[in-house]
Amino acid sequence: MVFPQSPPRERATASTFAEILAENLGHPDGGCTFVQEDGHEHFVSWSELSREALRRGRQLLRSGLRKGDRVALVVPGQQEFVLAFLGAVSAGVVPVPMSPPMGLGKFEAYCEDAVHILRAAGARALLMPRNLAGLLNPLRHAVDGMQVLDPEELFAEPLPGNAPQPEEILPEDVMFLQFTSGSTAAPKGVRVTHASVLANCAAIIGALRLERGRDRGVSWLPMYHDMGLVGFVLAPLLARCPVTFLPTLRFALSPRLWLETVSRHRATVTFAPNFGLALAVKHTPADEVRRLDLSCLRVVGCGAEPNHPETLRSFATHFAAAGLRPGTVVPCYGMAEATLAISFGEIGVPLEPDVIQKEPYHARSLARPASAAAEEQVAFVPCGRPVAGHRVLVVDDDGNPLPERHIGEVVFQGPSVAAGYHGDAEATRRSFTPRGLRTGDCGYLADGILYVTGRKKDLLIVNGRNHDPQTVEWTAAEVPGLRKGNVVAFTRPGRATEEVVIVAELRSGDAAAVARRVRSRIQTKLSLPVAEVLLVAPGELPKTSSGKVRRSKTRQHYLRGVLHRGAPSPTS
Ligand code: 1ZZ
Repeated sequence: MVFPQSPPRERATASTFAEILAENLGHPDGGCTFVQEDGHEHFVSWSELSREALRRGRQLLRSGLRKGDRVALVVPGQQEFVLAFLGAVSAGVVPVPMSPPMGLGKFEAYCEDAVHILRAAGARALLMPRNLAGLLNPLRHAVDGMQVLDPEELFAEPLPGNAPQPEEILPEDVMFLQFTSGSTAAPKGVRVTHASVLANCAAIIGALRLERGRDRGVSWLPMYHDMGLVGFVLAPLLARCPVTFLPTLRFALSPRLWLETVSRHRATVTFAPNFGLALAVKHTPADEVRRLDLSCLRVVGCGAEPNHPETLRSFATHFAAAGLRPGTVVPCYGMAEATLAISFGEIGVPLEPDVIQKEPYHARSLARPASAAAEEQVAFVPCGRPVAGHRVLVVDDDGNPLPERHIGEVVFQGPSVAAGYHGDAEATRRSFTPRGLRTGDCGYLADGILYVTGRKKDLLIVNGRNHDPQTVEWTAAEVPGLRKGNVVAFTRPGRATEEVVIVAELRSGDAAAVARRVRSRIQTKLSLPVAEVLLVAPGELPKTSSGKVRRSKTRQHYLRGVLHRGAPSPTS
């Protein structure tokens, strides 16, 4: 059965995710597989998943939580996370997914963000496993009256017959708070409703033509991020398409495990940000590629950060030897405020970056197709067409729609748009307008296809010309000793105009020589003067929990003079 662009037929009556869980109780066939930290796999059927989630929901109510209360989840185990998340949803309690601490190096910054999230969410409870409770002691007193719950204790208890029953849940109720990744500002809690989740999941199922019985997913994406949560937990639950979950940490330690899992489970759909594709290429040598069979894949979705044309191309060619078919890499674009997906490229059509003339792009925000003779060009990967039942516009600073090939702010309209930011009426008014969601991203439309050129707030404006930071960062990262994803470009006030600063993690080589090469490369390739190249130690750049660089935070650290200059690590 092929799902149409609205919820599948047998779901026609479900208007909340709580109802979907109740419906799935009757489906012991199919389910998901959780790969454990030690590599063992554990299968859980749809009906087991629902039964256990409903039981856990009532345990949460028994602990004193009520409909609408927020419960923060710092739960690293994927199976435990899914059950706690769905449990809260089934009871009308609002889960707030949070990342677990990543590494001790950034522990202080982690606690600062985590305390901010707990306060902004007004969390009534924090659910975290016993083995993290000591380390995360600083979070205990973030919010007055917040209970700290131990899942092992709470969920192990038998459910007494008189445990409270959930109240009625409505489509417009908030289903969960998705904290934004905080790449340009402090994280804000997006109020994602049951209705917006159902609309977006149905749109994803339609756009990817997910078919029950044919499609299966593999995901290593973190579940506290919208792409891992909505894309691989909620949409598959609605479609009842099986998914195998690989722990994010296992992927990070050994990126080749991703496609090895795809090959073994005969997965048809998997997604990753651009950096995930680059890591898979780098860590899967040719002899291992030949041992894989990726002919099962229909879609390798790529989104969540700007897509580099060369990364996508090299992924497609590198894994062609494993049977990866042309047109399988599908770029996509979305954001938490849109619940998740905004647009997808076309499945089965090999990628064609849009090559435009450099001068009108920088000087007049125009995306004029480059002629073969034009010397200076810029290329953007298409983000595809908006999902069915939704619209994308590109507007100027006053909100007026712009014609095709004019760069402006991307606006998204339709039922997937979330209900605003929790506890922040002012930010909600600015972004969630009656004319649609102002995404804060710059882009243009050409033949109805969307091209995203970068975050509006991150734009480098030098001598009246616009430069997107990622092109500057990618160009700098071509210098040996630096790595893509570990370079940040921003501007600082200069005497006559803003000046470009580049901060990059130095992996190897002589700092002074690397800095000189970066400066001259940006100057020759982009004709952009660079005021300073600051090379810092590996791990020094602030990142979001989903791995995006935090340009504004890096800039703040730079201006406060708190970045440590780097010497290359001895192992690099
Ligand atoms: P977030 C079955 N951005 O990143 C699985 N994409 O949300 C379906 N910039 O709120 C999965 N080019 O963290 C469907 N292509 O950040 C997945 O990230 C659809 O600046 C993609 O404002 C979902 C991505 C979700 C996500 C949002 C910000 C955006 C934009 C940037 C995302 C991008 C991209 C350039 C892209």
